Amino acid sequence: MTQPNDQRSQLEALYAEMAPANLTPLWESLAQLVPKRPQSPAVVHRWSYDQARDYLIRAGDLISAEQAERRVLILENPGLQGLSSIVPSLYAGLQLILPGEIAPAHRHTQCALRFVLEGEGAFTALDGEKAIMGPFDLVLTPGWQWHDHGNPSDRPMIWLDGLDIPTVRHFDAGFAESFPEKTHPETAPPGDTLARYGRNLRPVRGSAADRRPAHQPLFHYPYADWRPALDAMAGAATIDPHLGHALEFLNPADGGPVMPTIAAQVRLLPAGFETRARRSTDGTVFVVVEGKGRAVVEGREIALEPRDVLVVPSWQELRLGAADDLVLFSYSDRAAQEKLNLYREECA
Ligand code: GTQ
Repeated sequence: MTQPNDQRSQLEALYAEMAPANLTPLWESLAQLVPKRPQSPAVVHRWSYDQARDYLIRAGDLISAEQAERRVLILENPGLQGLSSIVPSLYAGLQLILPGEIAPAHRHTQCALRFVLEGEGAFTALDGEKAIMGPFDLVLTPGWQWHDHGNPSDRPMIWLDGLDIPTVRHFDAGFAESFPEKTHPETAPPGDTLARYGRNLRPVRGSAADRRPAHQPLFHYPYADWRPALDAMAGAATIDPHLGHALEFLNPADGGPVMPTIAAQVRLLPAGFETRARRSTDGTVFVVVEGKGRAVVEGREIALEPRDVLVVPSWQELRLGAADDLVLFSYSDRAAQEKLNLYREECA
């Protein structure tokens, strides 16, 4: 809009006068407030696992899990400084539990997922039931369920935490409590829930049926289960040109995404496969499980190595290429966006 100088200066004077009354003119910011398409402040970024791991292990020498409550290095998007966010709606961190340590029991309204990157035999206990974790297992801690972590093994355990912290902050709906003891008393043997709800079964009635929340019973999705499923799919299905062979983790209670705000997937791209370009409104966090490859985001190429973490913001065009068989885990806020009728994607 071209404006005569005197109009501009009179407007500026008016804005200055109204500012103390906490009033601002919409017409100066309408295009940003109601953008033609998403213009994420987040940027594409890759964290090298080896580099992040070094810092995390050094932190392990300086502060205990118990003292820290959660010993975690936040993966903060360079475009979202100070916000502890990897995309505007989601958080990511790398958590370390050393042999013998306990991260004390607490609960909060934020939903969390853990994706194991290193170690074997540590656990997350959910409402007093341990999920014994191994590499590339997915473990959930849905909102307001008690959880503590412990590592009885003799090696460090490192996993990626994915939480909806910024979403809950956005809604001003954060609550948290500490459990009165370090760990929640055991309520069931390890693997009890997985044995039932993980096999398309559920207890019909009685204490076994009442123990887990009906809307969110399952919380452990082991690598040993999901990895063969990807291979079976790759052996039998035509490959999706934009995704590769992709599977979503489901909540067995409703057949929907794993948690109300977060959806999680794994995918396999056979060696030599290149996806066609695709963009979606759910900025996505990827973890490389196996293989090497590359991501091309809006024309910028990024090399991918095992256990690297890559974030691709909303509406940025992504192509993925596999040098070897490339297996990726990913999570995003698609679960929330679909409920709000916001989710869109565009495939080339
Ligand atoms: O393990 O409960 O990375 O509460 C951030 C907040 C992990 C956890 C995080 C948390 C946790």
